[in-house]
Amino acid sequence: MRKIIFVTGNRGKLREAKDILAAKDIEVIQNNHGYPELQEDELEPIAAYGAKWAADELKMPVMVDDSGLFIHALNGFPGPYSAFVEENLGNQRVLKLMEDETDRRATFKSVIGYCEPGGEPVVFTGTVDGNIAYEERGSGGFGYDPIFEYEGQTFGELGDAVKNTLSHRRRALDKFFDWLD
Ligand code: ITT
Repeated sequence: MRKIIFVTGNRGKLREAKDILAAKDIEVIQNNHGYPELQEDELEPIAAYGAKWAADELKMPVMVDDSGLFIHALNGFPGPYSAFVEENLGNQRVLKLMEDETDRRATFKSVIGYCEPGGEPVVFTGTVDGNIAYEERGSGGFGYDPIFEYEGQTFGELGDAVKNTLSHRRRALDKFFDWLD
């Protein structure tokens, strides 16, 4: 069984990556070392820089996942600031910002960065389009899942098993797996 070190402090991401990659016979091992997050509008350079930094620092091949929720009516906010907004404002405040908004479209994006020590990073992007719900629904998943609707149900309502068949993370990890192969 192949092993991959995943540098993340986010337990939801870890659980999903473990489930998705276990089906491909890859064991995911968490590393809590963290990495500096660049301030960029796009997630790709953040994931690339983080993967290279962590691989060189830990002297082993590593994977990182930089992700975010891009709300169309808010010009892509919170996007690269998704972790900060989730921690400091939370889903209710995001719903408040969207109160009078009829354009509910949003895109979830996950960028997997992979790098070997001394090497150059590679990145794999996965996206899924949906809508921002009018209230939190469902107890599955983590983070923004209760307010992100995919075809009428929130990721929180769909639960991990269904979410993992179609999520942004699944799509990014599929590309990563094809490349590894
Ligand atoms: P790392 O240690 O991996 O960096 P993080 O939580 O800081 O973890 P990010 O910087 O990538 O991660 O921030 C992404 C934010 O978006 C964070 O608040 C996540 O909880 C949230 N998020 C990412 N993927 C999600 C998903 O599939 N469902 C719901 N929320 C998600």
